[in-house]
Amino acid sequence: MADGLSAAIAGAAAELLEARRVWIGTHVDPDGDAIGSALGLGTILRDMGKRVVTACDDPPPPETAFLPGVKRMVRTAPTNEDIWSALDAADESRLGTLYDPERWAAARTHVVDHHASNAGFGDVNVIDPSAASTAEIVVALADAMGVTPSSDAATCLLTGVVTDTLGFRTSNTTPRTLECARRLMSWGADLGAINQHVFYRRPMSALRLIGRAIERTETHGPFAISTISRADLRELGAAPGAMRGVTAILATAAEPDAFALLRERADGSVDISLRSKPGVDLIPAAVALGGGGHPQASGAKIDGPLDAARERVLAALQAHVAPLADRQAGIAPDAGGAQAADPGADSGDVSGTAFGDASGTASGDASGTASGAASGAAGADGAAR
Ligand SMILES: [Mn+2]
Repeated sequence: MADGLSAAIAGAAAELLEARRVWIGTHVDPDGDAIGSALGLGTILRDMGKRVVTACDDPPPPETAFLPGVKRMVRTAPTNEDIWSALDAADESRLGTLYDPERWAAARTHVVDHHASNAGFGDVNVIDPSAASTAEIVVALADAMGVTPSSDAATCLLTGVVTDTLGFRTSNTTPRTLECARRLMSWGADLGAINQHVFYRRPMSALRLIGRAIERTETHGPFAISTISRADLRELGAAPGAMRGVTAILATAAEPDAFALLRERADGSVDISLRSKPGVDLIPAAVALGGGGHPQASGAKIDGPLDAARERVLAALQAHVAPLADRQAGIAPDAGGAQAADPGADSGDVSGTAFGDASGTASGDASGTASGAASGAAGADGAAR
């Protein structure tokens, strides 16, 4: 861990230990990590006897409705709390109407986040882009405060880990992520229940929305782009939060190196979700569009109308995103398709990255499956010892 980060964690933890009242805010259009990390930290601090406000400008999404304490999420701006802490918010605009520049500047503020594009808009900035979720960083804060999260807090935090890694499937899932999840489970978090609520409670309207987005997908060389209009949401009766599910499904397509999903908002502006294959950095395109995020998952908000926005996003992808230079023939896209029903196919996708890096096509050819690659690696380890 970088020294600056260790110091920031220690500093934030020391101030939280001292504080009597803490405001915890998270980002608009919240996901499981936003709500899970905010409620997790909130519960930890409440259990220490502090007065805590957990706030968001938008209501929690349905997949977080089971979380202990979710009813304590309020749409309340900070007032006279000792510390104002922004969680999982890549920049101040992500706090929505709860952010006020003058009042923010006059308060003691913390930023706790894992978005690489976060410039650090707090007095103390705990920003760790190597963390797969903000919830992971909250666990580090708990460690630094010397407290063990309750089972309620652990459930909230593990929900953040699970949602941001799509069930430990994303390429930023590290041994530390798994160790964090292991500890959260040892403190009482129920992974099975979390998976049920996060992945198996999709409304039919959301599934129909996925169908529409798939039908409408256009491909332009290595890029794919699709749109969802206000009329679509209205017609299908889908909540705006259903868009995250659409993005996650489109991201499973084998062919595109990167894709964009555009959603027309109620005010006519357009939300852009960008996803890419490992090794394809989206951040320059997201920043060019006025947004930010992670290399493989970024976003931005631009002006409508939808058609003009689509042209602009496509141009940004073409100008700023370098597609994978050589898609190896050894990793045949149709092989992935054939394995789609096998959960192992997902881990195969992830280790596909490693094949592309250094170990090359040989391992891709020799071992189509993750288990093949893993046993190969184990053998090499054994030989080395
Ligand atoms: Mn997050």
